[in-house]
Amino acid sequence: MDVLEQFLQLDQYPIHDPASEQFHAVVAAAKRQLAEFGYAELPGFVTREGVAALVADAEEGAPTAFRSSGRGTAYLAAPDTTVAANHPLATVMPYAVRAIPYDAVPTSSPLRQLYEMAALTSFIAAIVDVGPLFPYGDPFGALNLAVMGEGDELQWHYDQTDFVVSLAIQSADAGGDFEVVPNTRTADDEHFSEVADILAGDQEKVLVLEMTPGTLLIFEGRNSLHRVSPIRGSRLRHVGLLAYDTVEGRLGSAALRQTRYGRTEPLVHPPLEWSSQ
Ligand SMILES: O=C(O)CCC(=O)C(=O)O
Ligand SMILES: [Fe+2]
Repeated sequence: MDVLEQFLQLDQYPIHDPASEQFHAVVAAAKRQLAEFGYAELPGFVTREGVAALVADAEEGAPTAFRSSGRGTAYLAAPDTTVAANHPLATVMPYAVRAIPYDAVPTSSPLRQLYEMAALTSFIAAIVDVGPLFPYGDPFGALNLAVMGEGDELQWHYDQTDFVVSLAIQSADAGGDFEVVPNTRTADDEHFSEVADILAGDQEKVLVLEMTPGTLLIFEGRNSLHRVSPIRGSRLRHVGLLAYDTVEGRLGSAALRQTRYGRTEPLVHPPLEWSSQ
């Protein structure tokens, strides 16, 4: 209960009391937002004290993040060489990101402690409403601390999972906006011409989600094009990415581990503290 009481705004988000009226009200409002826009924002989920602790922790861990960069498509697949160069399937955009995988996040980290709270998993499950949820089984992908600094960015893309939960910890001085165009495709229509316009810079339908530190965001990224705009300035952008699955113990691929985290073998035990660099 320690982390809960200090770090979470339990009056507003009583995740420990699923029978309460407030729990039902918050879950119902988030479900409505998710159904309409493909995302649900829970501002002030973490208290100011909680945010301060998460920032100190993220700043300490940041130097250990693995940086990957290159050029990627919106579909996270190799560019299609059989279509026109300006077709979305052939369009590559630069990305540069840094991530710390779950297995390297120390047991002392408040981010790890929040992620491991069963009450939080149940709360997310009540909102997403696809049956029981489990923390994602992959020792790398289950929880990430995403660190982005000057010049880093993440290109327009669709996620390969149904949803992700992100916790805003610290914003950059400028840039680093989470930009979304809700429902750009459906399961049976890619809407390539609209997607091509967005990739070419059409801002008309782009929403910028606030991501004020302390906000918990539940985001369905499979059919909504989104990106993180280039970071400007020396302050790092920190976001916790919390992954869940409807199946227990499912793993990610070795190839993904290698590109995103620079290794494929998980640590046997989580560290107790961040290692001094
Ligand atoms: O850093 C973020 O806010 C979201 C990143 C994202 O879209 C992803 O990791 O797929
Ligand atoms: Fe994404």
